[in-house]
Amino acid sequence: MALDIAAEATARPHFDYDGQWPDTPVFKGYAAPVRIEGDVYDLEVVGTIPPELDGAYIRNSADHAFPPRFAGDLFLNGDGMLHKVRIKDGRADLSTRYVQTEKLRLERAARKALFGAYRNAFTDDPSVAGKDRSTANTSVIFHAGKLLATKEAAKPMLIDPATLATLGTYDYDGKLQSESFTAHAKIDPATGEMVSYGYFTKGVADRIIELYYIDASGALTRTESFEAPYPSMVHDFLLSPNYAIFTICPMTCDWDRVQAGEAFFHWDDRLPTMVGVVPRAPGGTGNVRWFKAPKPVMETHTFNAWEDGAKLNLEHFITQTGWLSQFPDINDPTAKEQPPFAQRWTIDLEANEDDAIVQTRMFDHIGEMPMIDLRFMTQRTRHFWFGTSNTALGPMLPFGAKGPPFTCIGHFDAETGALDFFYAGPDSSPEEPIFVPRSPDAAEGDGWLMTVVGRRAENRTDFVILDARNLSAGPIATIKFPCRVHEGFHGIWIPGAALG
Ligand code: V55
Ligand code: FE
Repeated sequence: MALDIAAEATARPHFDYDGQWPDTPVFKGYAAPVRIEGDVYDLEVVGTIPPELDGAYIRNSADHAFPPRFAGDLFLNGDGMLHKVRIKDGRADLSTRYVQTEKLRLERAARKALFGAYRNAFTDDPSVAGKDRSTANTSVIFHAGKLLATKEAAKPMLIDPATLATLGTYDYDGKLQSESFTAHAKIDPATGEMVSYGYFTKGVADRIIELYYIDASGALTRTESFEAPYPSMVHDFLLSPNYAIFTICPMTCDWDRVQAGEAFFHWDDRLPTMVGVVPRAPGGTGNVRWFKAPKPVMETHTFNAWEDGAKLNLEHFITQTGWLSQFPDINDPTAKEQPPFAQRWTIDLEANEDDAIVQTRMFDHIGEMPMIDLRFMTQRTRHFWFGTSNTALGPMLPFGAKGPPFTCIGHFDAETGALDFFYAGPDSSPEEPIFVPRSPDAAEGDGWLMTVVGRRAENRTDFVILDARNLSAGPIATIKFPCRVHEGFHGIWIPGAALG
């Protein structure tokens, strides 16, 4: 269902707030707002939580705290709600907390939504003009002892990992100046450096991407900027030992359309998909090379990048269309969103920039929400995990707000070419998988794969622990929540030793 704020604004020119939860897939059934903040100690466990497992799974989700100002609101626009599963000594506790954004505080005081459509301040109540619109709802990252809740359209928020309390907006001692910090910052396991970026950094719909280099001690040591070929959603990126790599896709933003109340992004495949290869060395943004993809496609999320001499390999999920369920195709309103497949793009850095990209499908199965053993990021990896469906194992689930929910988690072994699946059961939908190594020096892929699983018929949620290299063996432990938590986006594992 495409957002049509323009039509709504015409129907309700003063943006009158009616306080009703819209009758749309974003607000119904398993996707309905949960809004409960709390703690559940000693969750029921089926099977056995590995006794050596000590740490916390923490993730972010978008859980609208108030009925939106516009019935067509996107699920992307919900308020950041953190979910934590603390695991220790074979036991597990659940905590859920909203990120205390300025938006949430103002709306709670007013007891209604004041902020309007996704990234569109023109649709806000005038009383919140100039206030921080961040929903802080997309991911979390833990670096140099600090937990941050992130949203690409805002500065990060600092979170206490013990309590999930929000400690405030985080700007790296004033060094982060833009109102943009990706939800997909990456920590180089070789150096402990975090590489992050923002887009639309000097103004909305500009072309200026800033790279932020944050050293292992947590200091933002360097900001460098470069220009993208056109303004677009830059949701994820890739990191190799020597490069930060940006796949610019024609999910473009047109300021006139935003002011007119249209969707913030739209798909315009008259624009090319361009890969920008940015050297990580100081001054690297002065030497960006751009490579044009054979046709306009969209990168959704990324697995990994690695180098083999002058060959740069990018592993990511690619769709042949834009994200049309959320952001319309302005040239062909009848176009249907195509599913993502994992592709490896090999760029010969010594070749002519026009024909340098060779694209190969990594495995012949749809997927999204990619995960690797992050200790091996920037090296060539063997193990790939992802959310997917597999009709050989169970039927597709009815469409939700984001399309068809996953029914399975997949594992691709690039050495053997084998695909293996965890099927979550009838009416069950796994979410993004997270890999946790068995020990700090375990071999790549030796460890557990964890995921939240929606038990849709029961209106309840579980957390499942699998053997990462034997998904089809089924859960080692199923940690049962007594309630539903909202579907999420991205999460991490924080080892117990780092939790304090
Ligand atoms: C995404 C998610 C966002 C967003 C932009 O998954 C892109 C893609 C949850 O918020 O604002
Ligand atoms: Fe994402």
